Amino acid sequence: MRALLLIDIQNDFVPGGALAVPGGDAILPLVNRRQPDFELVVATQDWHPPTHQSFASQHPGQPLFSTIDLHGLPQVLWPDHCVQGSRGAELHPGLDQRRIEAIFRKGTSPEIDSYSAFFDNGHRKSTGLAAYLRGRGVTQLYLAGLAGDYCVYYSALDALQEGFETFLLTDATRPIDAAGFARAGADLQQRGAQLVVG
Ligand code: VGL
Ligand code: ZN
Repeated sequence: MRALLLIDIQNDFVPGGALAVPGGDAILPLVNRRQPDFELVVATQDWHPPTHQSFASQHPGQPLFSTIDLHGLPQVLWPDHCVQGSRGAELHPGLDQRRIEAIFRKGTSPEIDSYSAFFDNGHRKSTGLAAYLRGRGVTQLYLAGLAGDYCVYYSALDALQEGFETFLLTDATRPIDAAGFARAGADLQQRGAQLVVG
């Protein structure tokens, strides 16, 4: 069974948002058009408490987008984004939500970030997504959303590791950094994911 996983299509990740992904809103028509092709559609929301330790604002003196060590893991320091309950954290109003059956929230623990839809960055806590998908009979997982070089990439890595046949809808994602995304795509392909257009 085929499912579509829509990663973090939230106001803060599109132009005008706190952590805007260039052209992030351009994926909306494609994502909406592809939904009827899948028996199951699931979404994620980046959902941080206001004091989340991935925010540069929590580390005075450290520049935005610099990398620090956070409890033993490298952590990029982001602008405050997707704060729980804020407008920026809402799914984009242009996203057709009618067929989305479940929304998994991540990044809720203040001390650890969670790029993947499946696990936090330390692989300590599961969101329950893999068990949910297996329970629904999903074998093939198609990924789209934002950002291609962070949450979509790490979700695809975990999807592979969890044994799903994994597909990346390359037209339906946009990266923060193009070079990083090129590396991510090559890495995913090498690990057995399929990159598909359209
Ligand atoms: C994301 C950086 C920080 C993403 C989330 O959704 O790709 N990137 N938090
Ligand atoms: Zn985040």
